[in-house]
Parts: sequence; structure tokens; C-alpha cells
Amino acid sequence: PESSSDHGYEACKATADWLLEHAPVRPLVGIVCGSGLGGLADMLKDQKFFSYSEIPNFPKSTVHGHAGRLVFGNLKGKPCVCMQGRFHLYEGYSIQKITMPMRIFKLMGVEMVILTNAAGGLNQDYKVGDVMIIKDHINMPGFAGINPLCGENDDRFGIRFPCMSDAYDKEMRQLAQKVGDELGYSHFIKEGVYCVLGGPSFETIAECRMLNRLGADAVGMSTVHEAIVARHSGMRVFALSLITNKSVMDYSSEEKANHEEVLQTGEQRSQQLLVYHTHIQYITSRD
Ligand code: 6GU
Repeated sequence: PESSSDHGYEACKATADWLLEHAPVRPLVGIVCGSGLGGLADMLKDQKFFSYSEIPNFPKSTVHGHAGRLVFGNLKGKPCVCMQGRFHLYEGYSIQKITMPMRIFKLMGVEMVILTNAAGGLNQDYKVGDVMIIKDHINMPGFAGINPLCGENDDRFGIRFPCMSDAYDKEMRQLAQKVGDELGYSHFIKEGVYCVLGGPSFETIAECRMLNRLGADAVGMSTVHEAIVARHSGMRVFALSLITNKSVMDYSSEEKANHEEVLQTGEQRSQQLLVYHTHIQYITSRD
């Protein structure tokens, strides 16, 4: 088995301790902002930023549209830590390294993780700008033996064979539906299955058709690995996909997936997303 020294328990613990020493709050909620969705972090009060490059043991962000910093602060009075920019398999890191922030969250005391991403809409009823509450996932890399929990299990985080049938917290999903209704957003809020691929190339037409037939509603290159590692260590997970483009399913189509469209849709929906997010957070914190 490969050495876990740069992403194992000791490395995660050292990073968590370093962050807690320098952070203004001890976070209970950990948020990961997807491509073009980093605006949420700007809503935090009493912010403190850490560039990924200054955090010990942290990977570095390499993609345009991902700022690459950790933001601590309060959202509606709830202490949060927010990743502005995440790590992807296609950047060349190991899958254990890209999910290391989840374990650092856990060791800082985070109880709930909110993951967001930009995704392609496979479901033909979905429109660009729709927000999909993730109710389940298909872990394609997992079928090929690429799972962040591969390797020796560290019992300090969780068990060898964690259950994934309850990965996406039901109570949180119901809450998110309710908040969407209350805000008058129900026409663009869906609930569906997210399929992760390794990327960085977008899907072919044949691949989109296949994924759609397999029961996936949206496709992307993130989130699932983080959800698995977060669930492994017992954190609750809530995840949203912003449908930034429709997957091409038809050989007569002239449409082409591209990163600029992904970022643009994020910007266009950003205002509602911010309001939506903040309300989800607010209701989450009513205890
Ligand atoms: Cl169409 N595919 C993938 N794999 N990721 C995406 C996407 C599409 N749109 C946004 N992210």
C-alpha cells in the first residue's frame, strides 16, 4: 500500500491544529464551493482567509474559476469554514489527497458538510440554471477501483465498509425543498442522482446517453469523493448541483460543453443561490 504520510491521520491532525490556532472560529459547518459558486464565502461575517499555499500539507488549486483559499467566518451566527475552490482527480493528485480537506474539517469539529458543484444536465427535463439537490450518486471511478477509502483503513476516522445508502442526509434534503418552496424557487429546484467521472474531458454523446439510461440526472467531476470521505467519518452531507449546461444527447446537436458556459451560468444564478444557501444555513442553525 502507498504511504499515507502526506494525507494520513497525523498530517490531517497537524493541519487541523494549525488552522484552529489561526482561525477566528471553531467551525461546525464545512462548505465546498463549486466552479463559479465561490460567492457564498463572501457572505460570511468576521472573515479570515487562508490561501491554500500557506496551509501546511494542503494541496494547491490549479483550475481557473477556483480561487484556492479557505475562508472562516459566521453565516447567520453559525461558525463555518468554506473552501473557495476544490481539488479534482484530473489535477493529478491522488484521490486520498483531494479528499484530505474533509478529514481536516472533521478534526476541526465540523459536523455537517455542504458540497456544491457545477454539473451537466442529463435529465431531459432539466434546464440550465436548475439547482439539483443530490439524493444519491453513481461513483464511476469507484467501479474501476478508484475510491478515496482504498488502502489501509484508519479506524480513527471510520469503519472499513461504510454504508452509502444514506449518504445524502434526508432531513437536510427535505429542509432544502421546504426552503426552496418558501423562497418561491420550486420551479428551478429538482432532486436527482449525480454521477461523477474522472474528467477533464467532457462526456461524449454516447457516454451521456449511457449515463442517462443508467439513472443519472446530472454529471460532473467532483463531490462524490468528498461525500464518501465525509460520511466515512460520520459527518452529515448535503449537496447541490447547479445545472450549468445540458448534456449533448443527440448527434444532430451543434452544442458543445465548455468551461466558460459553466462559469457564466454560475454567475447568472449566483444571487438566488446565495439567498437559497443562506436560508438553508439559517434553518440548519435553528437548534
Ligand atoms: Cl457537461 N460534464 C462534466 N463532467 N462536468 C461538468 C459538466 C459536464 N458541466 C459542468 N461540469
